[in-house]
Amino acid sequence: MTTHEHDLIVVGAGFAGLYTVIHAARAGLDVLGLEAGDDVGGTWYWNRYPGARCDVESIDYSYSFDDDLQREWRWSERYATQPEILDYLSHVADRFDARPHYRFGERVVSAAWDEPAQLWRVRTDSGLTACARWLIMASGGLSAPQLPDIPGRDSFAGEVLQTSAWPDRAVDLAGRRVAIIGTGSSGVQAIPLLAEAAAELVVYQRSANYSVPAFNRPIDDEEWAHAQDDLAHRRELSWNGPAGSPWTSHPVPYAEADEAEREAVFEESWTRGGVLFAKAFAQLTVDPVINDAARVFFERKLAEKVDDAGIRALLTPRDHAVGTKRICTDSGYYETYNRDHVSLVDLRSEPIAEVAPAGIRTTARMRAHDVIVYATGFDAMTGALTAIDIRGRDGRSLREDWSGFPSTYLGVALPGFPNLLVLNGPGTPSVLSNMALSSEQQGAFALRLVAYCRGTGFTSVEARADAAAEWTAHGLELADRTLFGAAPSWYTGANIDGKARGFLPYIGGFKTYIDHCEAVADADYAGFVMG
Ligand code: N01
Repeated sequence: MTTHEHDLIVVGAGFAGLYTVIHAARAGLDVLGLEAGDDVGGTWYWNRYPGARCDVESIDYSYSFDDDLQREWRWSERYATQPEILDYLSHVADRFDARPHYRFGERVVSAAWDEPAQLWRVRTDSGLTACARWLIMASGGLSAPQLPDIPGRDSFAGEVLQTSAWPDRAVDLAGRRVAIIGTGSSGVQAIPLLAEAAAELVVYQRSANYSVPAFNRPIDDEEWAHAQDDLAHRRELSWNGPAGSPWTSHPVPYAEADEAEREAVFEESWTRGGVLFAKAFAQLTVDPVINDAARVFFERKLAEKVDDAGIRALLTPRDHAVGTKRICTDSGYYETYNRDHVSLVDLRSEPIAEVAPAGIRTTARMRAHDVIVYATGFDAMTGALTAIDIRGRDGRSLREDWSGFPSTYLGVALPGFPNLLVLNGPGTPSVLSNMALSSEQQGAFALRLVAYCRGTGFTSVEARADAAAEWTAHGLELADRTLFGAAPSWYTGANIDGKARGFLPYIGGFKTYIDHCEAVADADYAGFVMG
């Protein structure tokens, strides 16, 4: 039996995959979507931990492609919770009839380019096989969870939970002694709610992070009406801004502002909430003087929140400049440490020696737990792709190519891998920008390229190696001018043992990146080879 030949296979049903499937179908393509989860949602399908919400405002973190959609979907809070975002994506899937194109519960395990047939042949973990001329990977930048390799990890007799694979059921923590490992965005969001529910919470922290309160609130009707009136303007600012959101830095450079103005600017950007604090002044993540002023401001705020000086010292970030690891966006995080039943273990002074059946043993002592929560992050930006055996021209392996630093053209195309397009991959602004708009831009760019090839009769397209090398070097060079490279973050691969180091996302700005993409497309895809 011959396998049905699709025009396009899209892997993933998060923001990027869903957008691409909807628009491919609208363009008349025969599109197959493959998704490991049992439904749409991507990151919002898996990360169901208590407290999970987006750190980009809901009104911005939503699709812009359909005006009726963006006006009819009424967000209830400034920062949407995971269930609300999942409902939204489910609504989008129904509204634009995306689900019939998808096969859910299908995790792609291999994809190989068949040169004579000019097709990608894809296989999933259930044994499903499919083929298409085009393969678009919308498999997510933070979708390959990593669990630490701690001796005895699997010997724990209690319940093990993971923020990135939280069960889709109520988890009753009442009366239980809970441990959590990891204090990145996921841990910081979960900790106040875990403390609320548990009899005892022990937080195992390796590195302190900067966290800024979300100042979350319900959106009342008056605010919603105002936001609607301002929506077109807000979207315009977002599309033309450096990070895909309407917020920009204070117009006066730090050096030209006096002390009172600096204080007012830090205070205002603090109360904007969360990650926006890093935008207080332009150059905050470039100039150590500005960054240090932000650090001093932060430490003053921290002192107002945490009563115990010893705990406060442990919660003070020491290993990176403000904003060079993603600032966490919290609701009551630091205040949680004032509660009697919450304690903090500093893994720098007492590392974990082993997980035992009864709990966690550090080099200093044993602590008994009923539940261990892992909030230990992801093999970011490359992990979802290297988990799949992807073979390009002449059997070339993506996994082997990416055992070094990944070379991509515009973050989307890889030399040696014809007709494979990666959305929000290394070399795109993606995780440094609003992922909703970034996903639209990426999906649209990929589909425009597909349409171009179909219109001109080309059956394959591939990035030139020199174009990819140049783009990748350009991205690294831009990052080198900032303070980001010195931080041991997932942006640089530093959180994964043995991973090639280098700044993975494109840091030149969202709008600048879009301009690069447009210029390439307008120049008949300069830097690509068509065949
Ligand atoms: O992951 P992380 P995350 N022993 O990598 C620790 C987005 N996001 O899931 O810093 C002990 O940031 C690790 O310690 P260290 C957002 O972009 C957004 O929290 O490596 N600890 C760190 O504390 C975010 O940046 C939202 O020393 C270990 C933690 O685990 C990204 O996702 C919400 C360890 C991992 O932190 C990732 O966030 C959630 C070990 N062996 C996520 N290994 C919002 O929108 C790791 N750790 C708000």
